[in-house]
Amino acid sequence: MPEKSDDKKAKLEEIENKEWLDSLDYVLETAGEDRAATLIKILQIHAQKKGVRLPFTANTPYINTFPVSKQPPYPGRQDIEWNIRSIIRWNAMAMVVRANRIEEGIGGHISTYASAAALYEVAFNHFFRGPDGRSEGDMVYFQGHAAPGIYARAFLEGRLSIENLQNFRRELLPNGGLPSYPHPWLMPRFWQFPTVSMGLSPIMAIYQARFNRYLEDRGLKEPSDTRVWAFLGDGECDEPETLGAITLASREKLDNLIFVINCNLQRLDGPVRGNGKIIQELEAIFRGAGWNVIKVIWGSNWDPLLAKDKDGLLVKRMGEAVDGDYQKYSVADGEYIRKHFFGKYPELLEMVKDLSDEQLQKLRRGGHDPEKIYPAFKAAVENEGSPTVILAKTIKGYGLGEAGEGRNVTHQQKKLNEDELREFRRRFNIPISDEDIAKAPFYRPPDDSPEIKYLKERRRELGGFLPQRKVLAGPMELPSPELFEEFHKGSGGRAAATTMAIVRLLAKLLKDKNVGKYMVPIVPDEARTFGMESLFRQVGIYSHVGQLYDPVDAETLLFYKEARDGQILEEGITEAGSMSSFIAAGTSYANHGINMIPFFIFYSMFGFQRIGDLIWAAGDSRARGFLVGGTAGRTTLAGEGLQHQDGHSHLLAYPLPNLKAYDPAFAYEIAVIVEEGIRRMFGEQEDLMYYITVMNETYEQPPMPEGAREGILKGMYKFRPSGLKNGDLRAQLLGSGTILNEVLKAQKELEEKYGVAADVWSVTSYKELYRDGYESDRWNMMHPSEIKRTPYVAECLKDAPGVLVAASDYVTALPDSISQWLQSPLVSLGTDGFGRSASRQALRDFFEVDWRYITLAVLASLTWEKKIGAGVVEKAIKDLGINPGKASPLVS
Ligand SMILES: Cc1ncc(C[n+]2csc(CCOP(=O)(O)OP(=O)(O)O)c2C)c(N)n1
Ligand SMILES: [Mg+2]
Repeated sequence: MPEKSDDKKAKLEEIENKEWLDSLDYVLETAGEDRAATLIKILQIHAQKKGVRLPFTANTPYINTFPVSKQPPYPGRQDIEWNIRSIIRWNAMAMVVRANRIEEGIGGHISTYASAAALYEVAFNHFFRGPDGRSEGDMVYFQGHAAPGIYARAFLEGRLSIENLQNFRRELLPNGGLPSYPHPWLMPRFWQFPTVSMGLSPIMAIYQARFNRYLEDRGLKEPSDTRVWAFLGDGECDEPETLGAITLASREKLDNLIFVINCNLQRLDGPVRGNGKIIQELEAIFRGAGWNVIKVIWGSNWDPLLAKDKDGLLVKRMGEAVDGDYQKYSVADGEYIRKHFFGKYPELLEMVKDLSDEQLQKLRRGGHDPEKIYPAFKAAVENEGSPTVILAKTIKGYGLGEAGEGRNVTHQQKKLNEDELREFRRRFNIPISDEDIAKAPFYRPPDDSPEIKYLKERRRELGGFLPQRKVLAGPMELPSPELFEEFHKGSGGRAAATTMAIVRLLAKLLKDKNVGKYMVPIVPDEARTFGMESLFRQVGIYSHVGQLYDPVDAETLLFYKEARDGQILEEGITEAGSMSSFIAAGTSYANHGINMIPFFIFYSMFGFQRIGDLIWAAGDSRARGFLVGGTAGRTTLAGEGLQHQDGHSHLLAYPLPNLKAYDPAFAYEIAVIVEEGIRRMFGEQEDLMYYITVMNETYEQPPMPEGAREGILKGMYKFRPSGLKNGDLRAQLLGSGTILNEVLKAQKELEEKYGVAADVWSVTSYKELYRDGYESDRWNMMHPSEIKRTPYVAECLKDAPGVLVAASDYVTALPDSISQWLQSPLVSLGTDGFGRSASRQALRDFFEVDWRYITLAVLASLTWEKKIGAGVVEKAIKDLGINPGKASPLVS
């Protein structure tokens, strides 16, 4: 009878299992964990030698990393902490509910913080160090949508008023309000890090932790035990930036970095992994990447059940149920949980037979249980040699009950009715009266209450309140002016590209006695592209471990030198990582009290369009520094084609409020812009960033014309007036970047062949001109009786007669953006359309931006003004070799 023999086999296997487990227990008891681990390893090798194929898994069972036996006693007053947490929960919820009552649709989130409250509060009461203690304090990236909870805590701490809370999401009220999410731009003394664009905070946190080490390794800062904490959502882990840089953290052994991922199993629309298990998925990823992974899955009331689970059946069942099931259990009653979770195995039903349905329903998740959270955080801060991630299982909307706990709609829940408010009050024991409850009033216990005293005492003990943003650095000593003089003189007949000029300027700045050591060159594997390899040797490439190998080019002058005090951040091929380094360095004046000057040099095409959101976050962070877009210009970068030729980064730079963008043509322009940038950002301490494009076409760099400085900075100045005097045919030509050379050629052609007197202007920044024009218009509109302001561009061109033509290696929208302030129509030539692999000359023909098209544009404009006949233009088209039937670059 087959059944009988199967039965017998199963029984034998059971005995065998038990014997092996007993042996392991014996080793554990007598020789300890290390010995047990060694034995398992030996067994694994032995099995492999015998041909046993062990399935690979980076996962551990679906239980807490730390068993009860490894749980240190909780150090705080749990009763008081529960009260504090409950009050914060209430106020965070009330903020959102009240805001939406006053202003329908104003938004806000209740359920994110509701699920994360215990995680934050254990950290606030026992782990986060504030900036008033021995160091700059821990750097905490709070999950953006948890902001109401962070505000609610600051309210209890006495740092925010009732009015502040009342005006959540109504910042524009006369006395101000609170922004929806963490924004240093909007609350520069409160929020340190902008975190609400999901995925950016983890990558920024990683590079921040590494930058903290960089400052120490370079001797710019005393070593400290500052930690970087990033609180993330489980849904957020689907953003490529969240996981994209985690191997950097383990490679660099960043044990000053802790991720806390709130695994409430839900995102906005529904489950994160209904059919799978997000905690297990993340565990495998992070373990594979070399992180210390700590799982906090089950609360304390599961402990007795796990203790009874001798044969591992409960753990097996825990591992089988998928996240969709767990979400369902979070809203189901005890009867359902008994039937569907425990009921799968009769042994488990037996195990819980003495527990009531209510008790089953109240079985808690680890992320809501301070007793389980505390050991995880403690282990994280004590861990050495690797970053830690804590995967904490919670319920989204915890405590909202019928109003949304665990429901798919919970992320969007912004309103609670009176019954729901009563239920919330009951569950968290908030002392609010029946008469007041409907109003959802804020509640703050008196200053001498145990709660407020405890909360303040804990923060005092831990070094002050968080978040807090402090600017401790003062004005910096500027580089010596002589440093820039060589560039003002021109290259004296030698041909050089603007890229070479900026690299030379950087090399000189690195040697300057005032700013030298504070410069932070950042490159995403493009140093050789920009001719920067000499800097490898000059200042070294930063590596925490120094250089463990003999470099292949050690014999050469410019060898690849890695050093612990190396200054260059050679990030490899990651513009996002490099930009995160830029943000860390560029906010160092605040977060470390040290002015650092980041100089991030990248392929301009892979800047704004690829990592625009990080640049936006840099602006919000009030980061300061230079973004240098190399190999810029759609036609100046020959050969590289459609994906590399940048003709629009300057347009993408327009919307960034605190970014100045320049498209310089000459070395002296660069010198003036960089000198002024350092003065304003690090001398005057203005929260600005500078974007400068540089190009790789070589030509003689002219000396700086007298009096050009102001115009370079404001966006334009007259570079070369026409040599023709009193001509009847006049033109004003605007040129930028390398295309200015084409404009100069056109000037000559127009004068010599067509008798047109053309003045040439160098336009260094359409964005500056545009913003100045905008401000003038706005002022004039608001002050109708006052003397009108004239935009700078109009002032420049007011006495400049003739037709107007602009040409650049960027899209025509740039010059067009200033045309409203000009006296006559502007013809814009630019590089709209997809690039091509071709020579510079062919590209300039294709995009219609070379000297011939500039000449044609002037002549055509003169016919429209009725200054010359169409026949002249027809002939010119032939003479210039232009094909009027050619396809438009815009769409071809
Ligand atoms: C880049 C980006 N995309 C989309 C959003 C909109 N959004 C805000 S919260 C959210 C869901 C968050 O889910 P999860 O990360 O799991 O956080 P939880 O609220 O569950 O803790 C989404 C899609 C955003 N803020 N940023
Ligand atoms: Mg979630």
